[in-house]
Amino acid sequence: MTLSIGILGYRFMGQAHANALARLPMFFPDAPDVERSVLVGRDEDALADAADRLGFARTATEWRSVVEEVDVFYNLGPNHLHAEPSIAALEAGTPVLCEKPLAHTEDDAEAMAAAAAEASVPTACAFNYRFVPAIQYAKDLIEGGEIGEIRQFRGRYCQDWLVDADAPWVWRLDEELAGSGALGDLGTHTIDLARFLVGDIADISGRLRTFVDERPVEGGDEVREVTVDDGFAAHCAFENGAMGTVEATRMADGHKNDHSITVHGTEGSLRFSLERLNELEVKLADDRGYQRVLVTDEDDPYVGNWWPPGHVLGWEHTFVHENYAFLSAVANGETFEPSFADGLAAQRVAAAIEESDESGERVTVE
Ligand code: SOE
Repeated sequence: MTLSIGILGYRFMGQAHANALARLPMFFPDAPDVERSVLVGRDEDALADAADRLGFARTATEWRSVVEEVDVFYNLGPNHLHAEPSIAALEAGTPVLCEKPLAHTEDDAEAMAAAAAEASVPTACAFNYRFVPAIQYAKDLIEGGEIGEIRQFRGRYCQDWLVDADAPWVWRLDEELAGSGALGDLGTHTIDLARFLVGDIADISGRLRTFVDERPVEGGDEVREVTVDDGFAAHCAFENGAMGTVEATRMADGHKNDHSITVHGTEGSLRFSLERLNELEVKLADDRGYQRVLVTDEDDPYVGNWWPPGHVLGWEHTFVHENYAFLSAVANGETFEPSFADGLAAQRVAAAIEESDESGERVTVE
């Protein structure tokens, strides 16, 4: 059985997921057969070029018929377009992968998760960093009790593409289109890893900040207001008694795509950085200091499908792992995580941070 895939969105995430689909047959031979059937977008010329480059059989400028025709629908559009097409797909019984954050508002995320629960088909919220082999190795060590009971989590996601005040306005800087700034775009990744490795967050206190209030629109003299956060910082309590800090920024000069986490337990610590994504630093009880583990052995998660030990992987491989796991769940009628329920959970934490920023109070997460 070949799964026909329809994808809305053909720029950065469209390329990342189309690349992943193209790699599956060569490196994951037990993956379901898939066809890149239809690419959906508004600009017909750009769409035709993208369909050719990304290997899609045809294009469409509207999604309504597509979500009923295909076996799986990928919503890779901007955040404000996540809800309606995804809910329509689910109402048609079509499994959906949606990029993160799940939606641009908590209400939309609630509606999407409710539609997913009703449809009872696999859904995915594309938190791809769960599919880094080193992160899965960290999860295995934690679940095996190797670092004992977790006491603290520390996560930060630092980028620097907005340090220059003259960096042009984009849709990610508009609350109507994106919902939030670094909080939803980067912070939800870190919140998801906190949930994946430590557990659910019980309450949180946070602060948002916009450092540059307006930016030039490319190609003209127009200036547009920035209506989302450039960065945030928060501290939280987990339901299991651990505590943590989560922060993200697009203003960290010198940090290109630095998603870093540290977990401290009663018997040791783990440390990971996306800038060295093949490595996990492990400090166990009897170690004098952190040991650098190169997570590229054949029995490490997913690694055996690629190259011999030490032939390191990259950022794009996390999308191949994520697509393999999701499409295998679709083909086998199994559940998948992170699902829309996980996407909603991350969105609720983000909403609590926004509420705390407004009230100055600690907020219980729904
Ligand atoms: C933002 O620049 C971004 O592309 C995020 O949207 C992605 O989710 C993250 O993985 C990399 O940075």
